[in-house]
Amino acid sequence: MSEDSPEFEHGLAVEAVRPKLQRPPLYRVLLLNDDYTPMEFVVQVLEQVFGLDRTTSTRVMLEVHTRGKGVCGVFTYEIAETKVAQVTSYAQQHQHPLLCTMEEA
Ligand code: TYC
Repeated sequence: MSEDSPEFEHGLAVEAVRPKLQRPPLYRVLLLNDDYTPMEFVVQVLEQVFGLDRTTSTRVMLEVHTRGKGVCGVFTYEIAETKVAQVTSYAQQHQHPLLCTMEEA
């Protein structure tokens, strides 16, 4: 008998209780402002790592520049962690002090 078709016991159809699925926790990935990373570099990071278009990338970059931090996207834990690592490594390769962090959404 297959996993999810009802079994018959004493003439009654008995179906296994389905386990309740829980949504995974989500994490915001944030960029932090600094005085040295070029604006164009930040826009490129937002396009390349987060897949944002030029207009959205520019808006997020300016939000970070004027307010100190801004959200690049919301992801499950491993994806957020990978994006933070990609931004950090790319910034370090180009010797920019750009900081990227994550927090539970
Ligand atoms: N403040 C930077 C500048 O004036 C630009 C910048 C924006 C840096 C966003 C970091 O996350 C950042 N060149």
